[in-house]
Amino acid sequence: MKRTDDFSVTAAVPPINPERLHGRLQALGGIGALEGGGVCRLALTDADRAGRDLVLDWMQQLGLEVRIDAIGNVVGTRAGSEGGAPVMMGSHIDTVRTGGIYDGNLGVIAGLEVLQALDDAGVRTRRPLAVAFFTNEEGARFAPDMMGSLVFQGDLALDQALATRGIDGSTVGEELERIGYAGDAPVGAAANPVHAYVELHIEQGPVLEAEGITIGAVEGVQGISWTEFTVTGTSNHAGTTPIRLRHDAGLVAGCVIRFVRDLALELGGDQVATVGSLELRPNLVNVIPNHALFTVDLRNTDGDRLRESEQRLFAYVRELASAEGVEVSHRSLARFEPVRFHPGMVDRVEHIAHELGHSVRRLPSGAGHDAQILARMCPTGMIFVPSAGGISHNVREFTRPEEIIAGVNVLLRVVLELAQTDD
Ligand code: HGY
Ligand code: MN
Ligand code: MN
Repeated sequence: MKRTDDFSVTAAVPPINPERLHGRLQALGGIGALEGGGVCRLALTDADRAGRDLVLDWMQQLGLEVRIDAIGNVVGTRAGSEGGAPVMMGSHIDTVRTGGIYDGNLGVIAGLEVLQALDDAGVRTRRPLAVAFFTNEEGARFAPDMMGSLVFQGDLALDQALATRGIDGSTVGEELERIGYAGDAPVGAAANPVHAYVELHIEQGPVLEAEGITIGAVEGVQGISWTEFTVTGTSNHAGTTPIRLRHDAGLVAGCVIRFVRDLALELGGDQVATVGSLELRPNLVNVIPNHALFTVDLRNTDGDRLRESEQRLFAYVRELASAEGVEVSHRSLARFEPVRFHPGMVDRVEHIAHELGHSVRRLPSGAGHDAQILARMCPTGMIFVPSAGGISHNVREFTRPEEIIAGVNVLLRVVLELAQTDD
């Protein structure tokens, strides 16, 4: 994937339309909008359907050839002067429960802006260009995350994904049918050749802002391990049961929360650990809980350290269960090894950002992205723009308009180059 210089930055790159871009970000952000800001569009809910309908409408207005596949991924393709596999942009438009308007959405809307800027300028690329939004990137309602792109690429079987039961008891297949996005386009890499994939995304962390840098040339994505634990103890009276006789599922959950924090601090480096969801039953002030259901999210850029953190967690839980006289079962919700993006793509992002006069640095992604799955099937790169205060998965998520414009211009230039390469 060699760099070709048949594009001078100034001469051939058409301008984008900032008002249109920001208008679409706000319009999509208005679907599933939360009181006081932010957005909730959990995958395959009515709000997700409404967001999908809006983006589909934009794709159709652009005259794209739109395909909806059997897991609900939506791909809009703009023809090139030649056929062949497209250069694809994209991300996701599902959000967490307290999401911002940029996570995922920016990458999809930026892709549409790139296509419309080319239309406005009458530029036809050699290769086709595509914009995709993948189903259920967040994995918050239905695990694993990156579900749609995993099925698109082929490493997750369609029927397994469709049978997945979510946190509210519904299945992906039922909800996909219910919202009318169970498409008929085939899934799997063989049916969906992609020449290269580029995803623009907010950093969702503090690095770029802290260093006053506008563009991140993302080197890869750290490893991710999600585990769900079910603890079964004995409910009993909170007032009459001596401590030595308790089998307290809530206590076990609390000990694990403390343990994973201490483990992350001890391992240091990029290790992080989070207990993000916790349910106790019967969840009453005067009853010792007999049931705890909680999740542990472990991540590290180093695959060996991630494995070490998993092994130490499971060993700790086994010991704790025996000491407290409770039963503990666990199941994996998601597991991804660290990913490194195609070096040529990282170089290209870094070089173009420089050429356009933006400050740029390389960095790994702490968050998971569809790009880490597309990287299994084609040369893939990511462009980061800063997150104000390093905040994301929070209604206060924000990125300055001028940083967004910088990111979209880098995306436009990267995609234009890739669409002209000979190989
Ligand atoms: O969890 C993640 O990193 C992503 O937002 N799904
Ligand atoms: Mn995202
Ligand atoms: Mn996210």
